[in-house]
Amino acid sequence: MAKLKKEELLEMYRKMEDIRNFDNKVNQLVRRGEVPGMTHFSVGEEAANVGAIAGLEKGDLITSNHRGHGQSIAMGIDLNGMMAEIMGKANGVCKGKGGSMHIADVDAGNLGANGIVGGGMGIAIGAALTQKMKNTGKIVVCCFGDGATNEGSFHETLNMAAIWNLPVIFYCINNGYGISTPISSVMRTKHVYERAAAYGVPGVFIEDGNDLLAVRETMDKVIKDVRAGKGPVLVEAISYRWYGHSTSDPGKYRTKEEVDEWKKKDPILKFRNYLLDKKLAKAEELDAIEAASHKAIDAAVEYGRKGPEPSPESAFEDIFTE
Ligand SMILES: Cc1ncc(C[n+]2csc(CCOP(=O)(O)OP(=O)(O)O)c2C)c(N)n1
Ligand SMILES: [Mg+2]
Repeated sequence: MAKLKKEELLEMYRKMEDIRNFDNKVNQLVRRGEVPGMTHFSVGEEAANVGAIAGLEKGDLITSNHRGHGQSIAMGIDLNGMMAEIMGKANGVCKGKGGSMHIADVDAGNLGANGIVGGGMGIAIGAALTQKMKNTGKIVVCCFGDGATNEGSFHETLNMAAIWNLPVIFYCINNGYGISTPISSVMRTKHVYERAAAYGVPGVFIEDGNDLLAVRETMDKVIKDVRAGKGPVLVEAISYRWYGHSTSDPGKYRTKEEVDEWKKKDPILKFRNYLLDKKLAKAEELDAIEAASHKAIDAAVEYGRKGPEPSPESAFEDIFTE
């Protein structure tokens, strides 16, 4: 990987901090009854999100799934608008009508989170076909979880992307579970990336998806190949969600020991220690980034609280295009 500048390293650190602090704050708001609907957190998967997206260019696109907060933040969404959206307020990025599971931010390249498992895949290859036909030089990253790789849409869209040689990366964050179902109990191959062979596309494995620079380095190479017109790639990054599947999950199917073991593999701490060991940043600089992140998120909560509820009439707006 080309040597990253200090600003780039710190920017990735900031985004990981924002993802963690944002979701921890949303968790508190859910408990206070300030968030309507269900919410899924990206805590624990910060490196897998930021490392995959940080190497994209302006104009590149992503699709996301129900666990999309990390990807939205990695793409550079405005935190105020995102928090207001999750709180169901009219000053949210989707005017309060999407909520946590349907955040889209087209200007920043995020074509949308999706409550339907596998639902982003058709959108991703459609967007990739557009890039190819219009010769834009831009690519699409289709983000999903291990559970989604048992959906028909995964197999259909991977096949279609392969035969049309589309500029799309199928990016799977394998956190070991689809709700309470261990992926090992519903898939006979050991790894998700092996499934690529069935469609004649490369499968790439990121064994430690909590290692930000490992994710970045691998994804930068894949991005380069896909942009060069070599066709789709399936990438699997291993990570873990620290919290329950959603805010309504007590998580009885995992042992405390398993969760604690993964907390020891904290992706943010890992990157922080790397920056300090290599003398690429000082502890005070990283502490300042963390403090600024908390401040920005507190401000986002205030922005959301001040926002009006969407009006009943707005339910009929933005449905059809002129
Ligand atoms: C088509 C469809 N089937 C089932 C569900 C219910 N559901 C929501 S999330 C989920 C598990 C998804 O697991 P995975 O893709 O691994 O993502 P993770 O939650 O682990 O990030 C399921 C079964 C759904 N939303 N859509
Ligand atoms: Mg999963």
